[in-house]
Amino acid sequence: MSKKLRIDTPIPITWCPGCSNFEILKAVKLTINNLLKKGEKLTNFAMVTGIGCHGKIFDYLNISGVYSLHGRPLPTALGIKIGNPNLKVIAFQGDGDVYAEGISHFIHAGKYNSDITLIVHDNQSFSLTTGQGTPTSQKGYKSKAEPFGKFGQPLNPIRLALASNASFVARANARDVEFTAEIIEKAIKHKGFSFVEIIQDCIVFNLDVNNRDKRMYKISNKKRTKKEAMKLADIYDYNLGKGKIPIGIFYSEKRKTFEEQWPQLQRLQKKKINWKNLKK
Ligand SMILES: Cc1ncc(C[n+]2csc(CCOP(=O)(O)OP(=O)(O)O)c2C)c(N)n1
Repeated sequence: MSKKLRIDTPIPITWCPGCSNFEILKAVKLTINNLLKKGEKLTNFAMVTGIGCHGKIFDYLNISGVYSLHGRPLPTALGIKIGNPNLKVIAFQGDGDVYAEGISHFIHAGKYNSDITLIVHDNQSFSLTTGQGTPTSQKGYKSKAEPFGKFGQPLNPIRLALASNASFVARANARDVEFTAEIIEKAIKHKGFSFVEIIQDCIVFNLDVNNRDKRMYKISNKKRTKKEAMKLADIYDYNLGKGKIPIGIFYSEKRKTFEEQWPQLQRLQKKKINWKNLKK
């Protein structure tokens, strides 16, 4: 039996056996354990989740936080960050959660550039509610809700994140746990809004987009202009196709964070205290 870690919880996991949410959970635990080994405290992390299969991760990580509303993890994460800017806040959302109901928060998160990390479990399906199409589902995807297949082009979230001024934009493959953990660690260390889109299979719905490992390739870590990153983003449009799928860090830029622009939050960060300890 594997050793119990501080990040583990005793709650039984109810994801479908074989779901790649298990791999995402593994990658997140690997990252946090790495950071704990480097001296970070578990109590310095806070998490927020949306509602969906992905949201169950809330029960499987021993981190404080808010099991939030569908689509609303990002404003909740921002609220936590304002409450205590010393926390490392991680938001978990599904593609339905963030790119449908939560899309406006996603766009504004890039503009605010609060120092939070967003991890998206993108299985191109509203899986918990039995497989309706989400904004990233491929054209033609048939579900109970759209028996003639989905009309219209899928949203390219990498492109949207770049256009919305997210200061860290990356894509990972859920099945490549080590690489995903590496990217999540870089995202958490990034100062500003960091976005990690994880491509994930759903083994019950939208089977057509599964098993894309062979199409994926790792991009270099070199610094890119936004134009170059956009070009890379266009290589994969979330339709079926046979083309390549780049994974890795598309774009990263140093920019003033939300917290750095508020003197009160700066004081809390500099003194490593929260509002309660702030003397008038
Ligand atoms: C405000 C609100 N709208 C809609 C729902 C219904 N709902 C619950 S889970 C879910 C699907 C979640 O899909 P996704 O975010 O893609 O996550 P997955 O289940 O695929 O991990 C929906 C639509 C809800 N619970 N609350």
